[in-house]
Amino acid sequence: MSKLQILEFPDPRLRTVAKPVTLVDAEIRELVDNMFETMYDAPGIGLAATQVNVHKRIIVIDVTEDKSEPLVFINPEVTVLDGDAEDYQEGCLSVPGFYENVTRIPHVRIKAMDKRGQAFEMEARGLLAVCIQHELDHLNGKLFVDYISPIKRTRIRKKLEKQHKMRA
Ligand code: QAP
Ligand code: CO
Repeated sequence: MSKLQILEFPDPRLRTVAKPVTLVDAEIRELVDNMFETMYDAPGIGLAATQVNVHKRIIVIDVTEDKSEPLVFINPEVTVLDGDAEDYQEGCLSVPGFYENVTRIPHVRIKAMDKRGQAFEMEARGLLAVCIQHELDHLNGKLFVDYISPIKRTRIRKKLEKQHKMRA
């Protein structure tokens, strides 16, 4: 297994719309394993393939504290179920060090393929539901900072760009 490099905002590659996976083969399973390693190492609770510069519709999530529930969603289709919108403080491995409130409906139904290419469906609430929506956004080239005020977004962009320059 190997750790993958995570693209950071405002990298334009994070704006790529990911393509559906046509076949879940050994290469996809290896990517999934590497995505889990990268996410757990960070540590994070969710990672989309877009963030590691692979533009395929794959998400990994584990919202547990003890890494006990790894979830893989390939070609996810999400339906936001009705209910009350709630503010959640979101972060993102591609926007390190910044956390902002985003309003979402924390109740979704998700249909996807698992690691074996088997179709499944589940309902999710709370943090898991929010995380699914956040990661699905990545596959569509969208970031949580797109939902906040342009002033805050610009401030975050400038701070990260400065860090990237220092690193280079
Ligand atoms: C998405 O985000 C999420 O800034 C997953 O310095 C987050 O795993 C959905 C992380 C919150 C819903 C609520 C962020 C790690 C991890 C950072 C993450 C950082 C180190 C973010
Ligand atoms: Co993210």
